[in-house]
Amino acid sequence: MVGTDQIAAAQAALQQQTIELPSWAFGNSGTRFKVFAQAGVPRDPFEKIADAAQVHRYTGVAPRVSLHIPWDLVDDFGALARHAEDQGVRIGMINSNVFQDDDFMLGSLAHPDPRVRAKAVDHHKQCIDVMRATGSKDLKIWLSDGLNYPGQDSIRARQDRIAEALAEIYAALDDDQHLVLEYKFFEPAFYVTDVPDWGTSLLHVMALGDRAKVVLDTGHHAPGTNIEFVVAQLLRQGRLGAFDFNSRFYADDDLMVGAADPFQLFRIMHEIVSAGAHAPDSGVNFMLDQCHNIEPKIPAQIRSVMNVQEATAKALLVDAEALAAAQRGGDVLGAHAVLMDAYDTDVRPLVAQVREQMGLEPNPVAAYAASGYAEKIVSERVGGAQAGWGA
Ligand code: LRH
Ligand code: MN
Repeated sequence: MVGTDQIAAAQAALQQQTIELPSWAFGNSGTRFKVFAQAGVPRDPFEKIADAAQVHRYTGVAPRVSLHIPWDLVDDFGALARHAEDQGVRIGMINSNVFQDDDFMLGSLAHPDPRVRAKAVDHHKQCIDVMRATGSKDLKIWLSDGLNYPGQDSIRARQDRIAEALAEIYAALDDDQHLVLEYKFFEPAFYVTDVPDWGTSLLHVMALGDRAKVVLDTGHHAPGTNIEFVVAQLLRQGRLGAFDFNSRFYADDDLMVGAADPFQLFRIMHEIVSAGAHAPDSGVNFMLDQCHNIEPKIPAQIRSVMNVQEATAKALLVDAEALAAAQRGGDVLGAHAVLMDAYDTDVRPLVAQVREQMGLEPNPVAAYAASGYAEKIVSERVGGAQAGWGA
C-alpha cells in the first residue's frame, strides 16, 4: 500500500516536472499522402508560441517551446524570445534541419562533396546564432542522412565525414552550450541511416566531449526494441540528453505519447525515476515531438502532457523497497507484481490534485475548452499562409 509520504513526495516531484513542446506540433502536418489544413492554425512562430503558452497555462508544466530552423525563422529572434516571455514561456532547444534542402539529397554532414558538407555545417552555425539570440543553450541535431541502395556510398567514409563535421559544430558552441544528437533507424533513407541507433549516436557524442549527449525519440526504434533498456544504458553513461516523446503502432507515426503504448511509457519513466533522472537538474530534457495530422493541436498537446504526468506519477508510486527486496530474493512474480501495482493505480485524482496545488483547474482539457481560445484563433487567423513543414 502506497503511504501518504510517498504520495506527497510524488506530488512534489510532479510540480517540478517540465515538458518541452515542439513549435511544429502547432502547424499543419501530415503524411506523404496528405497534409490536412486546420482552421486557426498559426501563420508564424509568434502564433505558434502563443498556442504553446496555452498548454503551459492549463498544465503548468510546459514552460519551454522548442524551435525548428528554418521553419521558425524570424527577422528578430530577440523579439521572439521577449514575446515568449510575455506569454509566460521561454525558448527551448533549437532544432537544425538538413532534410529539406535540395543540396542535401545525398546527405548533409555525410555528403561526399565537401562543399555540401560545409553548407550543412554553416546551417548549424546559424542555429547556434539563433541560440545566442534566444538564450537557448541546446542545439538538437537529427540527420536524415543515409543510403537507399548498397554500394551507393561508403558506409565507413560517411561516418568519418559526420565525425569531422560534428567536431566543427561542437567547436563552434559557446562554453555553456550543448548539443544533442538524435538517431532513427530508417526514413527517409531506406537502406542505411547514418545515425540509426543509440550506439552510433553515443559513439559520436562521446568522441565530441562532455557537452554532447543523445536524443532518444520513442518512435525511432526497430519494432520490438526494448526502449527502457536503452534509457537505462544511456543514463548509466550520463549521456541521455533528451527525449522526443511520441507513440507509434508501426513506424515513426509521431502520435500522442502514451496513446499507442501507455505501459511502455510507464516502463520508460520507471527507469527515469529509478535513476532520479526526473529531477529538474538531471540534465535530461523531456520534449514532445509529435504531429497532430487529424486532431486539434492544442488539446492534443495538453493530453500528451497529461499522459507524461500520469506515467511519471505511476513510476513515482512504485514501492522501491519492496521491489528491491523481491528482486534480491529472486521473487520473479513478486517483483513484477510490485511494478504492476503502481502501473494499475489510477493516478488521475492524484495528478488533478497536483494541478489544484499549483492553483490550476484539475482538468486542463476542459479548462482550455471553456476558455474560448480555440474559437478566438479560428475567427482571428484569417488570411496569410498557415505554418507547416513546408515539405
Ligand atoms: C525526425 C524528427 C526530428 C525532427 C523532426 C521534426 O523524424 O523526429 O526530431 O527534426 O522529427
Ligand atoms: Mn524527433
